[in-house]
Amino acid sequence: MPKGSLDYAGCDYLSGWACDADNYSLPLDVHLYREGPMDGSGIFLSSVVADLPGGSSVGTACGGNPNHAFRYVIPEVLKDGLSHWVYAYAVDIPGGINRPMLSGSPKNVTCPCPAINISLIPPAPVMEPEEDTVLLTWRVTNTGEKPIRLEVTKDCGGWDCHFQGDGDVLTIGYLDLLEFRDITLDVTPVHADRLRNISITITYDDVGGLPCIQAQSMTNSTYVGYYFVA
Ligand SMILES: [Ca+2]
Repeated sequence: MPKGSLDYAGCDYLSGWACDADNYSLPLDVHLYREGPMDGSGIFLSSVVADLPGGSSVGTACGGNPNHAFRYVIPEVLKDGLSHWVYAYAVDIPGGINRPMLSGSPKNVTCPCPAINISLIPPAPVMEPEEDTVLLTWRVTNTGEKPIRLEVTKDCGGWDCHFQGDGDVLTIGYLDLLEFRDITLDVTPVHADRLRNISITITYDDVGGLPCIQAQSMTNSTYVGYYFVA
């Protein structure tokens, strides 16, 4: 029969070891379930191979071969601020029919939602000759810990303006980690109006990840002024 242990469950990874006295030279598969046991309410999480160096204590337990440790990086499905139980089972060799639960299993993990965050580089204020249009470009970068979805609205203080290649609302479907996008507003002045505060508001949300939805928004503005041409 296999033996082993689920030694550690943190928000970074799960780890432990497993081996089978029938053949200490072969690595075992370890099956991971969440929320309940394998033969019950558990949801299959992953199968990992226990073939990493495990140190002298694993070697002692596994006939002198220490290469029976496993490590499993905590997936997003467990990072939602809620309590989860993780169960670990070693798969018997040969045949895999017996799957005893590892000692130390189950273990509880409660991990925070990934941060969602953006950085926004605004355009500088501009002064333009009357009747010229002006392009204003903000650069938004995903600086959080997971992909986000963005929607951008604008306020041009009564002047005519539109997003380049789009209308009044710009939807940026998906921005990966550290990916950036340039958001350009095409602004047209109203004759005789001299100065306007031009702003965009970015509302951003995580992709998937219930119940980690944490919509946030950020507004950033700059000034556009026009002078009369003599
Ligand atoms: Ca066996």
